[in-house]
Amino acid sequence: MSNESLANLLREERRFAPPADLAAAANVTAEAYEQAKADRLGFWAEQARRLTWAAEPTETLDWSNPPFAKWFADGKLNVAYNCVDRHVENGLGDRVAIHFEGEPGDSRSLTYADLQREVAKAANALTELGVQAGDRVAIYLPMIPEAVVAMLACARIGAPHSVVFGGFSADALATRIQDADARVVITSDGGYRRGKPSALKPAVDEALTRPGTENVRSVLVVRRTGQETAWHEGRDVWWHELVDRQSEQHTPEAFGAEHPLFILYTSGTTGKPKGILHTTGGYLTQVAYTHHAVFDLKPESDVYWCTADVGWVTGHSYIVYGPLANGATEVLYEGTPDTPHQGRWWEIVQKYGVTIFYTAPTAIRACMKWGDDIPAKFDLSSLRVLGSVGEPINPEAWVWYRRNIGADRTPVVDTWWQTETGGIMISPLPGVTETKPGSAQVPLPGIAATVVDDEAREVPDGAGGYLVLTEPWPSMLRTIWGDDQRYLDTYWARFGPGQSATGVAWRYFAGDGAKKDDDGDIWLLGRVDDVMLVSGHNISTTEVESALVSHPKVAEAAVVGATDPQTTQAICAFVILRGSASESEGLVEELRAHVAKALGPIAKPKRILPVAELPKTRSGKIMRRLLRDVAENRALGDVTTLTDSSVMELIQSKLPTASED
Ligand code: 6R9
Repeated sequence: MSNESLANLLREERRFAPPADLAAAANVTAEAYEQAKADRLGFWAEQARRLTWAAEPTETLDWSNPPFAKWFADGKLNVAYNCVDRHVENGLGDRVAIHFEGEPGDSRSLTYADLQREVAKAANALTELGVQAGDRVAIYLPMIPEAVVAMLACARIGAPHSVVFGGFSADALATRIQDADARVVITSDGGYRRGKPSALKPAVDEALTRPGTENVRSVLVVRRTGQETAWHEGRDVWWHELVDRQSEQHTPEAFGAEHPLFILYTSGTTGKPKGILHTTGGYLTQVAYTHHAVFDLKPESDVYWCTADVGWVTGHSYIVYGPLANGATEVLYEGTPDTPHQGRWWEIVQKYGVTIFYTAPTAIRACMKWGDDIPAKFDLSSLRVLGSVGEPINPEAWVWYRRNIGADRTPVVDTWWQTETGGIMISPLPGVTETKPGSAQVPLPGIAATVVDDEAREVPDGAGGYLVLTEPWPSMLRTIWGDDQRYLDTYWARFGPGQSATGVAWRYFAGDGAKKDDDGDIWLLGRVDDVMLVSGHNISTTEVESALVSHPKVAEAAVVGATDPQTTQAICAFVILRGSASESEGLVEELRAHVAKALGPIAKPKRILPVAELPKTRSGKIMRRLLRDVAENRALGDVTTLTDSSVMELIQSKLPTASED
């Protein structure tokens, strides 16, 4: 598609109605909003019936000690039983749960019956290692089926897991092991990444030399690559030696609905990582419901694929717990989208007939950069719903995604949520909502969200402010592991009781800026820490980035506000140019003018720097904090959560004169 026609499309067609066939047979209809509004707790109690409870809950929400919520507190259930065994008992043992695609091209499919056997054996193995309910287990694995099996085995025995992204350093791993006081680490010799084996076990060995990790008594090691691996006798055990000899029988024990399921660390912009704690009954209810509703999942016919890593919350909720609780068939892919060629993802969609595809805007923009002709080589006609998560998706990428991957037919659901929210909170529904490129639009049924000003007053349509959640929801975080005070301060103090102009309600502050358009639909504007103050105006990094990537020569953009004596902050943009575009004096001027035209002269970047790569986290989010360090000529802050720390050296080498002009 030419850029001119893309621009026209964005101008003329800002709305896309749901396809008629999808609307006619959608899992969820518009009435769900009304029903949930009339009786929110009744609505969630009904959704909890999607699960199989060992003891049915009689109570829905206990909010007597805010902001510490209990959901379905007197209910009892086993999460792994809900994700695996009950499907086998229902006669679905032969249904494929996971189509695994290794990066080198190896593949294997596990049915629900296979998964049941593997999870039972792994649960028995953990028990043999002395793991008991309540003990924490750290999981540091590549994207292989054993990662899913390990998580479910922990859930089965009531041992909260802490999954640490396989791309993280020994430092990041050590901090997380210390904070959770983990007793066992599950890892592998390595995994395949960009065409070669990449070791994991050495980082575990190094992390376990650090003080505060002494309570780790066993390291369970999956053999994935077969590479040389140092061995600590008495501590290290091979998965294939310990797990394979276990019994395939394991009786799941029912735990209370508020039993901890997992801790997942979010890096945050400052300070030590926060261990976000999720529990079982409410969490599983919301991830199962949202996976069913937002993707219109038909488990008997759909093939679902979420490209996230299990080290990210999206992997927890929408690779492991949501899809498996719903008995879905899904794809699990180990590697990168461009190994061995830039069409690898689309080849996998074609191979398995993927129908629902969920990915991040940064990946979509990379595919745009690689060219429209690449997806065009594959048969993608099986796709019927496309999802986006992780960042605001710029309208151009949204439209490109729908057009080039979804054949101009599939709805695109832009899903807003966080590690803290556990499940999707704001998103269109594919059979119901008329979608708008770039907007997450409406809170799901049963979810209460709005945008408020500094005094906690709800802003009118057409205005901007802070995104808040005004009622508790089932998959909400319960606290920050070991730090209730930080939980209160971080999320509930800003707009909580006493801070509010309008009463004493508890409001969860998401940390994101947002605006409501004239229809009342919500548009996310990025983290408020990233909002820039330029000559007295608040300017969102997201809007300037979106304006930059709407220029035909720009593939990706990251914008930060750098301290400036005249204007408080000055807008500094880092851009990745499209393949054919070249750096020139003229281009920078052209881009500045382009932004000024789109957003007004105040938003014109003072400086624009073409770069080859941008610093990103594991989940594809740009680390603006590091770019601010560069723009302000400071020493770099913590880089341990970067997927590739060499990127920063590259950028700094471009920028020896950052504080000039
Ligand atoms: C699921 C996940 C959470 C932050 C969140 C927001 C950003 C996620 C978004 C989005 C705009 C979307 N975010 N989805 N912004 N539109 N559809 O990403 O969790 O890693 O904890 O990040 O990501 O800024 O606050 P997490």
